[in-house]
Amino acid sequence: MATAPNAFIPLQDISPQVASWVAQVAQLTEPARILWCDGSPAETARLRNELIARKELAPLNEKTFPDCHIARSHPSDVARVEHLTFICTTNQEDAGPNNHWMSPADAHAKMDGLFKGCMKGRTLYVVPYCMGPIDSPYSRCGVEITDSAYVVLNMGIMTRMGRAALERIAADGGNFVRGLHSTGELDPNRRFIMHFPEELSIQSFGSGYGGNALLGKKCHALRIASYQARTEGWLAEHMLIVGLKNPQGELHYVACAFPSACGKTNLAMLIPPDSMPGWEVFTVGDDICWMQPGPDGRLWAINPEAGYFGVAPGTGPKTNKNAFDMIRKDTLFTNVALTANNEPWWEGIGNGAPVTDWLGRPYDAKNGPAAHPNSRFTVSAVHNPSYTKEAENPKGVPISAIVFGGRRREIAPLVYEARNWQHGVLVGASVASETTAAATGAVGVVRRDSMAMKPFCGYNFGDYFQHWLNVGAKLKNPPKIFHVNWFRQGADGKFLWPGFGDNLRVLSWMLERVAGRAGAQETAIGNLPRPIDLNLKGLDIQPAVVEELLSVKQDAWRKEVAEIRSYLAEYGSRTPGAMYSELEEVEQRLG
Ligand code: OXD
Ligand code: MN
Repeated sequence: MATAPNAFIPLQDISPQVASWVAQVAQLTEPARILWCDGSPAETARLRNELIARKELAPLNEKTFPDCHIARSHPSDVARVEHLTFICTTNQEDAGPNNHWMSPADAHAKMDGLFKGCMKGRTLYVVPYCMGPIDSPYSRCGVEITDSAYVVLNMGIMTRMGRAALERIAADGGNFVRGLHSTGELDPNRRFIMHFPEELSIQSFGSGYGGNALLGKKCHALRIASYQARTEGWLAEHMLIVGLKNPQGELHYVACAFPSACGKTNLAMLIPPDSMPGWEVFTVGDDICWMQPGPDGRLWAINPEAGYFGVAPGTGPKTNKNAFDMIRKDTLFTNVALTANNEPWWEGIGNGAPVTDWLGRPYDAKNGPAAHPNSRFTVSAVHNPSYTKEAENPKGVPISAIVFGGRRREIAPLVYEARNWQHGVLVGASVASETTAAATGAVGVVRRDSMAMKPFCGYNFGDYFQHWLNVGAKLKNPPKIFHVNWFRQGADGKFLWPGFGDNLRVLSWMLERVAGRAGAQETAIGNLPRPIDLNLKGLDIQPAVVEELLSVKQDAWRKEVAEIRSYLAEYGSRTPGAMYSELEEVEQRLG
């Protein structure tokens, strides 16, 4: 466990394992200087000033956005690059068809070539970080070596970064995930994000974009951690964690997995509608959740992150007031537009007008959106008005319900409950969603995204489904599992459900199910609320629309079942038999 930071020991003397790895990397990359990061406010200020002097960062309006800055990435470097992201396991089968694979030997040879001398004239920053509360047994540490000060600033917001993390690494016997990053020349043809789960290491070259360059997030906390979690008996998931307290004072924590840019941040910071007085919402996390079976037979969760790397467009006072208020100070914006007052602007912000677009050009509607659709804010979690101290609880929070969801125009109803854990694993494995701007590639195409982990699972999905079954078998009090779809559309293309704060109506039904109080109707795909089981008080919605949202179309579902079967077959003999028996059960119930 970490001790109190001792400011008198030089950082490079704290962990011999870290120091020797830094020396090895320095020999390969040949930096002009090495800077060990302590995570102090003075260090942050210094790095910001350096970036401002180099015109890589600019302060925003001091009065309305104090301590806020804007950065612009290279126009070809604005999203995660799944086609250049590899899992490098000894056996290809272990990475599975859900990942791109390269042999560790080939990947190391390629990356050594790219990293050779790549930091000449640059600074090598050593960034020790802890994913999770510094004193939690569930947390895991890493060190990112990077040549980007922008990455250091982001890591300082997104993780517990600096001296205390390094002390924990030393106390843990020098155990840490090794992440090496260089922005290189930002040449898309020389860009790779390599993961070596068997070595607990990551190498990322040629990108400065968050998901590719902030190695604590997707690379460590999901891809490497999912692999580590499997060997150690826990779960590393792409989930938000939110606490919901009903007017009677009952508090439950819920973990929800939705694919990228499907509203996880909004749900994590939900504001109850006026017609549901007395409810309170507490954000533990908005993107990543690590869960361990606890001694009481429940699942306990921590958020390994300390900040939010959220999508800016669509964030406004009506859609996510908490996020909107949270990003008014001490926030790093990337690829947003600017107003005449030097304030950040994006589509959906609800007021103001852009004068400069995300590329720094005078705004012209002919050029498309003013802010990049995947423009981001990076901000510390403590600035969130719905922040809870429980996010620092080393024991984590107990999870009452797990919710899977996707962005689907049709087929998936507003909500349904899995019959049990095993059926819930099938429901999670079957998640499908329309793609968004968070990754490069076509937007709006439906793809399967099991547990919202398609881009993030560090091993074969067949083994992952089995691991989920194994974890469930160990739980005396497993959470209930649900599926939601906030994005169902009518024939006219309009969304049928208002979403945002009104999603609490659906969550409150789930919590009533957890408490054994709410009604439901059994259907072939699981248990659905009847319209009378949902709290629709104060909501302007036609009964026919509610019927539609809660309908299960037998023909469409038969087709869906057939598609799920061929999807599961992609994982060959690694797919657990239990997945097929659950699917057969659904099929039989469909008649
Ligand atoms: C993210 C993502 O950035 O899922 O959180 O793409
Ligand atoms: Mn995400």
